[in-house]
Amino acid sequence: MSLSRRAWLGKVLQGLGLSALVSHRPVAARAAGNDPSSNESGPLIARVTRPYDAETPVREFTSFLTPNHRFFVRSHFGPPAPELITEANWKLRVGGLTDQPLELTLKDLAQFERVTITAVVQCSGNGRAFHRPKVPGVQWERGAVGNAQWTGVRLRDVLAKAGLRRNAKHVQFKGADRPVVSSVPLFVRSIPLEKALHPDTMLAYEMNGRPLPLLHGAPLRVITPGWMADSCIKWLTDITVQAEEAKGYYMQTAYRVPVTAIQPNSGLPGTSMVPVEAMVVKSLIVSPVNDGQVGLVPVTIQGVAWSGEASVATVELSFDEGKTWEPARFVGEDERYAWRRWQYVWKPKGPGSVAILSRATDAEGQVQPQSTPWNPSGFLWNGWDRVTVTVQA
Ligand SMILES: Nc1nc2c(c(=O)[nH]1)N[C@H]1C(S)=C(S)[C@@H](COP(=O)(O)O)O[C@H]1N2
Ligand SMILES: [Mo]
Repeated sequence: MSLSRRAWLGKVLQGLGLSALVSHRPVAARAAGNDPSSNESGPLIARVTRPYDAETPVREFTSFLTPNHRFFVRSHFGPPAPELITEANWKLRVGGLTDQPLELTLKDLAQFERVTITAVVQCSGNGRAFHRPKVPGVQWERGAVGNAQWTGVRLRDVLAKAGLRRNAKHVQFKGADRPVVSSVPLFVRSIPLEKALHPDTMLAYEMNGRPLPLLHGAPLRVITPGWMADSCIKWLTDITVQAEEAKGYYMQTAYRVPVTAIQPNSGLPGTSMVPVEAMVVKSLIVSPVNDGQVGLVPVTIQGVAWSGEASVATVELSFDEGKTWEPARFVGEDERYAWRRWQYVWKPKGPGSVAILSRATDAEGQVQPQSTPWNPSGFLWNGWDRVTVTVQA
């Protein structure tokens, strides 16, 4: 079907309330899609158009893996010029405190052991819109997160080939993306050597079994399972082993949180700020959707929950604003860095509006709080999730 015909049909069906019919596209067409300007990029909620920053509607999270074309998109400057990352032009440079600097093509990377890990990737600013007082930045609500299967090589295998010098302490990453104005600093970040050498930290060239899409970092990105996505550098071109953390705005100023709680907008003198690293325990209610309607019959409430490096131990639901909690049960796959799906069969007591709350607890005893301590950049939101539904008689 031609695009214009599809657009026309879309309008007609939308008018009839049947637009779901046209968003169901053949697999081949979907594979092509990750160009935000194309119809094929899936129904994301755009928060910023330049660069394209968009979140996934939470109702999509009923599947264990989040499809590539429905995976949230975030970057500071947008993807690099496509010619910079063609097979002919792209190379990964590994240098700094190494014995043997390397220049690797994708073919060279194929020489290392191939590994696959399913991991949640979540923006540190996911849920920023819920902080009070409000904080500036992309006003993400609940969907700047997804769970995907990442395939590539272990970062530590690549570092071992280069040979680490004794004073190596941090591993710095740089991608091929560039700010529009050269006075804006590059997105350069580093992770401590311990995380870099963790056997699960990887350089991924596939996402859910397909080559990494351009918007998600083609041809190669960092995946730091259990850590927030700002360590997951896309369009990776340079790995530099260093004695110090990366210099510059995106490491030394941005992506930091206060060590101890601070008063909102109190200024920061004397507050020590540490880099955002591990994810915090969190659950989301996927179905029923917020503002949805249910009948006066048993309703299967579904959701997802994840944490940082610890596994999720329980998910509980409350129907009385958090006074009492009922345990949900886990369903489906149980993999270390993936999210877990959960369900709860709810028997509404009568017609009217009901707020459903969820909270998760992880194996280290971290509990999802009612709300997250305010911080100047609005990071790490993990307050109880909440949907309001109307029970109809
Ligand atoms: N090179 C590069 N990598 C980047 C960024 C960026 O601006 N440039 N943004 C980071 C941030 S803030 C997030 S949340 C994730 C988003 O990954 P996704 O678009 O695949 O969901 O990419 C990270 N990697
Ligand atoms: Mo992010």
